[in-house]
Amino acid sequence: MAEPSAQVEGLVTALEANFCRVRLDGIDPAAAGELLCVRRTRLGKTGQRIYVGDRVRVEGIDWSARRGAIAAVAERRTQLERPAVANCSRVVVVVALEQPRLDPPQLNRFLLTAERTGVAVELVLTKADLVAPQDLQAWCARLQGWGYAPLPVSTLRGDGLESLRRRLQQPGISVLCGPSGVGKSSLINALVPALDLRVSAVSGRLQRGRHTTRHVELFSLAPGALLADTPGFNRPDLPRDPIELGPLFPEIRRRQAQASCRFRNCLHQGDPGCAVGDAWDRHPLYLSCLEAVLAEAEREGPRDSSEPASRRGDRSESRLDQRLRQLSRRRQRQGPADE
Ligand SMILES: Nc1nc2c(ncn2[C@@H]2O[C@H](COP(=O)(O)OP(=O)(O)OP(=O)(O)O)[C@@H](O)[C@H]2O)c(=O)[nH]1
Ligand SMILES: [Mg+2]
Ligand SMILES: [Zn+2]
Repeated sequence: MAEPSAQVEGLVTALEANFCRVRLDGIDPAAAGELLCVRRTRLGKTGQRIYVGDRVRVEGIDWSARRGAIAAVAERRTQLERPAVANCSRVVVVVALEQPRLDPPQLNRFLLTAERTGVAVELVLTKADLVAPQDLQAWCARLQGWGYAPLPVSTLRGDGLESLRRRLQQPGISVLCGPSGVGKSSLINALVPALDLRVSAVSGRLQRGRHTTRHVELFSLAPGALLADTPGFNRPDLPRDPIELGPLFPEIRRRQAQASCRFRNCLHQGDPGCAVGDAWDRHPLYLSCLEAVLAEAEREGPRDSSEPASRRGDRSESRLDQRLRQLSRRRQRQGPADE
């Protein structure tokens, strides 16, 4: 049993203006097991940001006021930047079939962002009640071709909710991410009705969401299984290095497991000896993302060497730069990247 003044460990479940909410290990949250914590200033000085999902050590606990201070943050196993969540074991990409209508380039970018974490990726298609059965069938077949097992759900009719619960109640943190208005908070409400999270109707001709959820927050679904609701956002990030793009596509991974391209740094744009080819549905989306990555890398390139090289990521600029020089000669002229 921990003494009242002992250090304890816990999990950051939410970030608020000046506080982190921390759920302590082994103590019922209702019985003083959840504390509002400030960060120790020396943590602040190292510039280390605290994420929802971080494992932390708490000290200086005032049990009656349920306050404490975060003394240390444990090393992260995984880190998702947008939404900012540490230590997730599963990313659930959530898109609506309608309202807003499923947009393949946008879904593609969400999947790539999810794949970059290196954890399991699930795909959920919401608002199944708004499409005809044959359209739903066609979407599922198409997305299976992308290498996923899409799960259609409807919070209105209850379709798919028990399958989703089964997938998400394994231990670990599952992060729901996707555009605003697709029904992420509605799904969490359907799985854990007691939460009663705020949701709001999409609006306008494009049926856009209204950014109802403002912060990342963790909720319990089953013992050891947590779900993160996140604010919707519309423009997920791509990697900086073009060579990192291909492995984010299950279709490319599968083809390369069978045969390798002649060149180790093949970018699968019709290069000689390419084992990936172009006979797959997402190939045009792959090419347009590749264009976007190349254009971004060129814009950010070391031409302005006065700038610190590593604003993000840990790739060496010089290696990237060499590759860019080779690649820009081969760039295909394509329309503007999606979005
Ligand atoms: N027809 C239908 N509407 C749904 C379904 N699920 C959610 N909605 C509606 O979709 C709208 C948006 O739902 P939210 O849960 O707020 O969406 P969100 O993804 O959390 O949005 P943000 O918090 O803005 O990122 C609400 O009006 C919901 O009632 C569904 O299965 N069918
Ligand atoms: Mg929401
Ligand atoms: Zn290739």
